[in-house]
Amino acid sequence: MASYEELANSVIRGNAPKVIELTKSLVESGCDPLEIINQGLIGGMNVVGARFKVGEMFVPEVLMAARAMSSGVEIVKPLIAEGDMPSAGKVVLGTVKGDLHDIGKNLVAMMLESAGFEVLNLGVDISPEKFAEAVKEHQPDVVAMSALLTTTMLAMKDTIDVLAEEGLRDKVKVIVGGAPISEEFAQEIGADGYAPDAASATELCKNLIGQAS
Ligand code: B1M
Repeated sequence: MASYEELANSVIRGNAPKVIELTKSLVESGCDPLEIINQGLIGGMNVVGARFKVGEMFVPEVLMAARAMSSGVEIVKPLIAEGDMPSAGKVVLGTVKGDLHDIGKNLVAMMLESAGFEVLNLGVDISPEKFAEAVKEHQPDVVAMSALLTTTMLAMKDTIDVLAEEGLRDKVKVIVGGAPISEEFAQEIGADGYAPDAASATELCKNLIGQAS
């Protein structure tokens, strides 16, 4: 039987066909879809991150690993989002201005959807003005921002400021997350909450919406 370790190694090697084969095999063996994601797919990507950091892997390899990981996530996603749940709330989600990282953000989207939230995934490099427009148009319960770079995390504050300028800040809860973000930073910029990972983001949204109603 395929193992999570083999799957993680295939992500690290950026071998998408193998990732697809192993993910399907794990699904068919009855493995928990969340475990396949956390232990196999994210597990592999975490190693890639560490190797990238010390210069043992380079951008093209990282991109191949990211694509391989996504091809596995695509297989598992429908299994998690399958539950026929009523909407738990509406979330506008995006990666902030200047930042193109979307793997973690898309995981957050997936987890939220699987928990019954309606998610408007705006994409990457989303300016404060675009977030504000989306709030006006869709009237979400929560605005969720992701940033992976220390240079782009300040765009979260800019977005909160623009929401306030446009009179929208009190109408939504704002949550932030991503590798360089911390609880302290979230408080400093006036966000309503911080989540360290995709699963916690779902809990946070549930709690914040519960508080609001
Ligand atoms: Co980039 N990159 N990258 N990169 N990249 C990092 C972030 C970096 C830490 C690598 C390193 O040096 N060790 C570093 C940032 C350093 C810093 O700012 N301190 C870095 C850099 C420097 C760069 C470039 C500047 C490199 C260059 O060009 N010189 C460049 C910037 C481009 C830009 O954005 N303008 C760049 C480019 C890229 C690629 C395009 C090659 C690729 C992105 C592909 C893509 O996303 N489609 C990439 C990748 C893949 C990474 C690493 C290796 C992996 C990121 C990832 O996807 N992790 C990353 C190193 C690392 O993180 N260890 C790195 C897996 C993902 C599941 O985790 O996104 O953290 P993560 O999401 C987690 C949590 O953070 C949380 O939940 C997720 C899991 O549960 N989370 C939230 C995320 N968003 C959330 C929102 C929430 C709540 C939780 O609520 C709203």
